[in-house]
Amino acid sequence: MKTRAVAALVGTALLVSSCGGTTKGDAAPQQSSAPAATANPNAPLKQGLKIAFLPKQVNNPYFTIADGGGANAGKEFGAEVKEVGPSDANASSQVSYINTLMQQRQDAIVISANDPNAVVPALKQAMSAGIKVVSYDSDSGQDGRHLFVNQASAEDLGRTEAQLIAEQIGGKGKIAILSATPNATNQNTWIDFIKDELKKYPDMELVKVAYGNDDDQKSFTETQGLLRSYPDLKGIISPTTVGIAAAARYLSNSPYKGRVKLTGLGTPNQLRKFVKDGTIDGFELWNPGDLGYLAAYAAAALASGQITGAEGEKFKAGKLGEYTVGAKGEVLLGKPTVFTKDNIDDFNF
Ligand code: RAM
Repeated sequence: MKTRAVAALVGTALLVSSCGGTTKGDAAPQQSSAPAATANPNAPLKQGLKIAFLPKQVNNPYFTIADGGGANAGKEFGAEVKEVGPSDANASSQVSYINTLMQQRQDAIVISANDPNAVVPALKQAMSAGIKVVSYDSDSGQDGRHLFVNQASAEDLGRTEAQLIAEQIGGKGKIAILSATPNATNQNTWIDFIKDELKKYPDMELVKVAYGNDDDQKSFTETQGLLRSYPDLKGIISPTTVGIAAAARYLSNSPYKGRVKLTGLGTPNQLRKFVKDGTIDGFELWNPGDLGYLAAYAAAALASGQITGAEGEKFKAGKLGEYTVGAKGEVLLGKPTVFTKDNIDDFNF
């Protein structure tokens, strides 16, 4: 298990945490659906809040950017923001971190869940100890958090990924999905919409969903395996920044370069060279830094009593402006951007 600080971005001394907690299965009373406190929209953001980001894994450039955005927000409102988390994205790898953060009496935990269920008992305990919980990027079960800060509409993301690959292969042929872990809430939600959208393309066939576990080497090997098993594959959708980067690396050095199309979700900085060398025509993503920034403001608004997580409440998120809590405690960042050779140089993340 690893602890990693975003010190360079925060510019403040960061705490070092260990993961000594144990998993506790006994659930605290459900809190999220019936917020106990009343919101005071005029309450000022508290100073010196302790906010911990718990990403799926710490060695993923996507989360480094996202959590750096959270650290930048924390600087603006005088909070102590840190990042802790496992080095792998396994289903239960975050539980001991939650327990430790609870013992440390953090004011808020901001988590991208590796599994919607595995984290809920520990998060419920944290909530009953007064800690505000915000999920971002990948939701936990709804009763394990006060708010979910979603990067973009899951339906839009899923459908547009299917549409992108359809355009790139001319609406015909075998395709595969290279996902993250089998339990990831975000990827599984997107994949359901990808499958639904594919019903509109009778000449396209989804032959396999492979899992690279957001591990670079495994994602690379899985890509290789897909091409071995399906030599007539026409396209791959990889809805994970780790997966798409590994798949691009494999394809760009293979005879399949440019012939097997690759799209999905990736960071412009990781994929620029593959767009320029013809491995990738187009892919999409939101701004991960803005996602972390918004999640930090949401956590601070909760911890300051401005909001409780109920639908219709509003809060301000610095440079991003005002947001409203939607149904099921969801706050939506915005629309993703599609990157191609024509615009990729305009982005630096
Ligand atoms: C990976 C992670 C993350 C996801 C992005 C697109 O970095 O799986 O959860 O949102 O890809």
